[in-house]
Amino acid sequence: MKNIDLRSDTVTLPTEKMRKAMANAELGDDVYGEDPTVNRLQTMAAERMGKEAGLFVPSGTMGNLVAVLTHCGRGDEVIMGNCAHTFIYEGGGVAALGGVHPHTIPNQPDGTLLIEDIRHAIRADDPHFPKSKLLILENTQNKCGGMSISREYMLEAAAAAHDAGLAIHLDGAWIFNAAVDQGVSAVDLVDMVDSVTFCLSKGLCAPVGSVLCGSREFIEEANRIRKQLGGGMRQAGVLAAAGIVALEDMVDRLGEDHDHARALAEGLSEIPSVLLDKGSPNTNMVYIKLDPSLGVDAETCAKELKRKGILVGTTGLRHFRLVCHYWIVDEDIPKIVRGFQDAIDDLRTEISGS
Ligand code: TLP
Repeated sequence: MKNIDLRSDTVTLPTEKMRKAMANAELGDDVYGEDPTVNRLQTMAAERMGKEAGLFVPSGTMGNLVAVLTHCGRGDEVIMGNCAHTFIYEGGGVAALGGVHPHTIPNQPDGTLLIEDIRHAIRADDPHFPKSKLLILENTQNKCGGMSISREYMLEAAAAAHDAGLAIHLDGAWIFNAAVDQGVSAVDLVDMVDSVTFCLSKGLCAPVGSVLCGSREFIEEANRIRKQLGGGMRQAGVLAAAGIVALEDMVDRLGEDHDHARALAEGLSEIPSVLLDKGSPNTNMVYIKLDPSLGVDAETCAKELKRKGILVGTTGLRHFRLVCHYWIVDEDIPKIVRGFQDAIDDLRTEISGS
């Protein structure tokens, strides 16, 4: 039985077309800037983001770290949401490796940061304080529910930061999901930021990699920092080739994942003990929780689901995240709903029998 894997869209495998492109990629040494396939991907990525240049990096985490270290020096401060991936899930890299001080403000349920909180967080010029240098935004906002954030909000937040002389980096790991959700081009959501990272290895199915985009001058400096971090790759065109296919073929279909997420949320919310945790999905993520009266925790339920061939991520005591992607097809949706119903019924029987 094939597992239905909803833990993340990072589990997506490269498509046949990607594998062929990887096998046939024209290669060179990218640290010399001589890998034609990497160069092509970087040019394409920069065009898709409306920026002057792009830099291929091994992961979203490295892309964000390189961006922060390019924008900030030791003792500078970066403002970000308390639910930001850069704050919670990147090993504290900006502080550990860059001596950059994270200053968090609350993410709102819709994934945004209040503009007044941004303005208030920016430090006055006073030797007691670190220097506020950078604002990080995240679109879609993963932990708030894969929330897609509008151009209007992005413009307002960018103005708040720029007015005070801060730069803005966008963690756009899922920026194409946001663009597809809103029926706009990714450029519309990123033309106000100074740098943006997006991931090829999530819903776009490439096996490895992200691209950091910004001005030519910014990317030249970012290239130096990537090298410092050990991210200079040699014949990286093998990987970039899959990234090119990802950009060409996999962006326009992301709406299917969003439709699946909505159908899944609808089906699951009909199970009496299952509640939608973050409302109806904007994009490809479904966050749910179990009613406490069920007396079952998420880990136990996830183990039961695994026995039934369904892999899910747990995000709290009774909470789950289910991510739809290319390898989740129409027929899987009723199977997942039935799997949850059966797992809950089995666990309820177990509890009442014990
Ligand atoms: N997100 C992954 C991992 O945390 C496992 C996931 O499944 O949610 N920015 C955002 C908003 C992200 O969610 C992620 C990864 C990254 C950056 C980092 O990307 P990678 O995993 O390529 O370092």
